[in-house]
Amino acid sequence: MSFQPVKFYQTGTFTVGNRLLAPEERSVQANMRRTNSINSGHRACQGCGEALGARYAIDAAMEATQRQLIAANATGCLEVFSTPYPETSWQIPWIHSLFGNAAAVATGIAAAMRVKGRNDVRVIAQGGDGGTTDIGFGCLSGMFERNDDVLYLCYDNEAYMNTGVQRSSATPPAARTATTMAVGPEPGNAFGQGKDLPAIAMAHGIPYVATATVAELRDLEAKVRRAMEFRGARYIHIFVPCPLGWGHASDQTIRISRLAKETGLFPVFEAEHGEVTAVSKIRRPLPVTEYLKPQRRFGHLFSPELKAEVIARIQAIADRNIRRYRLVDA
Ligand SMILES: Cc1ncc(C[n+]2csc(CCOP(=O)(O)OP(=O)(O)O)c2C)c(N)n1
Ligand code: SF4
Repeated sequence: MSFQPVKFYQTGTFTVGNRLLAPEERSVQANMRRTNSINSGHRACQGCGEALGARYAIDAAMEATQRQLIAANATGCLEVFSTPYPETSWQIPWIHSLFGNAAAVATGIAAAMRVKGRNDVRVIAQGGDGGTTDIGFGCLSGMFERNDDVLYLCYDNEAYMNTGVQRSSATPPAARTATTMAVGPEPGNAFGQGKDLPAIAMAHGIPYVATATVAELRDLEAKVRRAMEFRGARYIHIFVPCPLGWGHASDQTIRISRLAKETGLFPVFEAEHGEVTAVSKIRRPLPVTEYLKPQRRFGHLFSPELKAEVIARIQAIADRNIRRYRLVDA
């Protein structure tokens, strides 16, 4: 039987699949020997960005560490949907910390490994934006300041989803949550509050900081791999839409992630020792309305009447990100 060369279109795109590409070009997920760190059967909602992000990030970390990985997980959706007692989806050594101390627990694990002479075993801490930017912030800042040998992954769905969509300090302005209702003269979350955690992580001067979205999963894998090349404290902030909390269709998770980046609202970049080293450019910036409209949490900006002034303030945030990170080539 004669063999025909594989044509480009048969290999699939770089986004998903691609098992027909040359091995070095394949994503971790396209590798039949991937770990399946978080197995099917968990109870995440359909279209959950956090479940997708965690799967790609942890599988990439497993590959980068020759499967010598331990994860500490803060309380939150990822922990709850993956470990309804007595079941677990995790195929790796995994410990549930408290809501606020995943960074400290991971630091302790890393110290124990060092004492045992197991420098080959690497440690990850992970949690939602509430566990990271609010209650876990002190432990995380300490981990950064001591330069503990831990990679911290924040899955940012911009609110406390596990307990019913309460505001966190990563909730964007104007967003409706259970605690920032779409009522009153300035409905939704306030402007001028909240924390920019990637920038705060950079201000600690730690070896590696990156942001990523679940729209660019190869990029996420590459950043996890890069993070594992460093020793010391590292931080990756992953944008993970939540269909339930944001009020969008479950098949729109990837599109909304892409729009967050393409509008400039979520800058995608890498930084080493406090300096930005790479940014993911935007080819043609889109207006923020493209991002806001498909999400019911911003529905009050469009109905019963258009709130052009509020939308202009959100657009100004995107424009400032584009300038600050030079996201668009002149
Ligand atoms: C000390 C403490 N306070 C409150 C809670 C209740 N609680 C559990 S998870 C959670 C919210 C988690 O939100 P986030 O960290 O953003 O993760 P998500 O569920 O959105 O992924 C809260 C308030 C708790 N477990 N411990
Ligand atoms: S509530 Fe949101 S974060 Fe939690 S499992 Fe559902 S989609 Fe995922």
